[in-house]
Amino acid sequence: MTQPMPAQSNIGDHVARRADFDWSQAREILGWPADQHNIGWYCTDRICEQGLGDKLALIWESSDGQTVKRFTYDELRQLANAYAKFFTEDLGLKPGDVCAVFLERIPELYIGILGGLKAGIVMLPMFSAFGEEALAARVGPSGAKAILTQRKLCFRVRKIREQVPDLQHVIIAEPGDLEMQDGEVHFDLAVAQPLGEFAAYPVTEESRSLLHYTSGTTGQPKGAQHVHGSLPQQALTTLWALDVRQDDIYWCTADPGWVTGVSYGVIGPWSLGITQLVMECGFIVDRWYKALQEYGVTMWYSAPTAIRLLMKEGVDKVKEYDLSKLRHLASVGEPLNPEAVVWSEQAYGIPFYDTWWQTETGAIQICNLPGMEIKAGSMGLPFPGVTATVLTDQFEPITEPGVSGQLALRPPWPSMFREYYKEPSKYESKFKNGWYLTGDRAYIDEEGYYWFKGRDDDVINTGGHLVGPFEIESALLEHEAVAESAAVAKPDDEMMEVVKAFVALKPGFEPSRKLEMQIMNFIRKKLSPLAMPQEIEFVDKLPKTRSGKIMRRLLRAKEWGEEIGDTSTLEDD
Ligand code: 6R9
Repeated sequence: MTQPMPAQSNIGDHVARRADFDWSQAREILGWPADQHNIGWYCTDRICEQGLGDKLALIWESSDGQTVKRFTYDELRQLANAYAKFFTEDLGLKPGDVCAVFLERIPELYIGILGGLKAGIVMLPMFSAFGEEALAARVGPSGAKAILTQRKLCFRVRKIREQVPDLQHVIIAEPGDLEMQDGEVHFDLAVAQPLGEFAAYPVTEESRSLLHYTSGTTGQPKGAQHVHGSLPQQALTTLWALDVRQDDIYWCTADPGWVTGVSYGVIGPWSLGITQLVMECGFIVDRWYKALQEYGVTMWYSAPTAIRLLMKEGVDKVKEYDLSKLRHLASVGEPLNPEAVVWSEQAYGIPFYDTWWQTETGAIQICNLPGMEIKAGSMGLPFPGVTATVLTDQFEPITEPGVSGQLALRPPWPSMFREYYKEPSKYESKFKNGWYLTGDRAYIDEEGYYWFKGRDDDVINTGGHLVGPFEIESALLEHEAVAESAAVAKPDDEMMEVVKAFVALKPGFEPSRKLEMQIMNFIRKKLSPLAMPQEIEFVDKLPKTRSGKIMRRLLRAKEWGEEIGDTSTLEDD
């Protein structure tokens, strides 16, 4: 399928760009000062200094659809200043301190993050769906001194207070008549006094900015530490891959609890002075189409799970709305099925452009750029300045086209994570022979296009969200009936994968549908709805290696109808 070159894509001739671009040119291309690195400053003050203070930065629609709030860049700037002052002067937070963010998609979430960044505070965004255990597993190790939350969610924070002794301040938005406890304080946009000036903290490129927890196969989630120097890559990928224009209405559907919702739902668009839409509600087909129509969305960045749900509603549904303003569509988070690309051309007249990246990479690495020939089902080509390859099991680059290996990137790049917070050996294990190992498997075709094959580890990708089996298994073990368990991915039409748990019960407990439901709910509350197993299979015992490790691979292969492969290390083969 060949895409005609759009009249004026930002990147222009992507082949020429790729040939002569390296990251040292990024700041100059963006027209940025050499001595200012603060992300919060770029997203507010700089835009206002360019005379765009009156331009809309944010259009926000409440979950019930009844309230729409609009913020100009100058309002964004002054409210972010108010947050920055509150964090530093009122609470005494210092640059480098960590502030967790546990909010639904309300304006305080976005403005609070900017305010924190301006003050040099490290922001740790989390999903509002997290239960106590998921919360404690991130807030605790991060050493967060403060947490931004809201009335609805603060009860979960109260439950973990004793487990997280570093946490001194619980900042509650919209507390209403809530009786405040020790260490709790009210701050939200209703009490924030817009503040004309707040001198952005003079961070360096290596100053810590955001901490995003992400799941691996073993252990609790790891904190991927990002720095302010990530910004040029986030901005340039927004400009060239997402192809944003000054008059765009941009909508990134991701929640900032996920790296996409920060890199491309806060930093990318606002550092370029773009107007963006935030919908507090999650996926509701009519609300989404209505939003696209009413706000005149022109650039839409979403995810395959949502696209599959839209496909299910059919082209007729699309015809009920005027979506003629849409100019460019992009997707991230999971493999974008070729059918979804073809369908989107039929439904919206333009294809979704796939982009590939990770929490650790901080920004887009491999993608389909405007003007490129799109091969439906391929992730595209490395972004200019990115060197990628696929590696053999001995970590040597594979030169033959079509042969799968582990997808790897050549470090460094600006938006690369700098550590797994306080876990240096885990960080080191991600690099071999001068390559960063992504944990994904892929192959490269004759024309250099990358094709995703699957994960190289046991991490479960459910609707674009990564869930670590270890976190689920640990939580399962806390249930009184569970002796041992294994969590694996099971195929699913909509979510691509869902969690399935194999559970061996303690003596005295009998498998039943009631117990299955009870355990599912237990996990939903402790971790989140996404981590909740959609199915529990009760087994007498789990397959293990001779060294006692549970063979998730075997259980997973069964679910996917795959060859089981080498079982020579199995305990009782
Ligand atoms: C941004 C983000 C990263 C993992 C990644 C891969 C999967 C992301 C993809 C994709 C196929 C794509 N993934 N984009 N798989 N095609 N276009 O998703 O970060 O939550 O860390 O997930 O998601 O497995 O390694 P993160």
